Amino acid sequence: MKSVAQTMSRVFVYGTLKKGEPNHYWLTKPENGVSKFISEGTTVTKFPLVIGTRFNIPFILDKKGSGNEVEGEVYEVDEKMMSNLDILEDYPEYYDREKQDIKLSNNEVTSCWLYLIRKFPDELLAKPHLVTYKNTPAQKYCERSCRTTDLKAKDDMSY
Ligand code: PCA
Repeated sequence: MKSVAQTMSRVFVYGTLKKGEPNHYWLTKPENGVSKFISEGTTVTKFPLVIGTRFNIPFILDKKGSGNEVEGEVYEVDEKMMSNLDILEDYPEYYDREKQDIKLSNNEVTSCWLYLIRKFPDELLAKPHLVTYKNTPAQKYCERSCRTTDLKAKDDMSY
């Protein structure tokens, strides 16, 4: 049998892709590829994690050293799943991604992809800096299907 070597990547998720959050299904859908939960984890570097736009979307902002060591989950994914995650996050148009060191529950440090926002207005940085994201009724995440305007509309990042 022909065996195809699969390149596996590690990704750190801190927002709607986490267990129990609105986009977790995307990570577990077999048609999207392979994913395996590795561990809970925390960023080694501090980042601002905020909830922004009128759609209550979680963002890590590219302002290293501000904010907190953000909590999330580490998954190992195949290339197919990685490209499907890129589709969901609209990489590289909306979120960019980069490799960051993540400390696992067993204190091991591993390098993982993390989605983040490079260009953002000051209002976004002024929002509360969270340690953990959780979708709540008070700040309910609005999925794409419930958004009436284009995600990339200019004013979406301003509030
Ligand atoms: N999805 C990605 C980035 C923010 C979001 O909601 C994640 O969970 O890491």
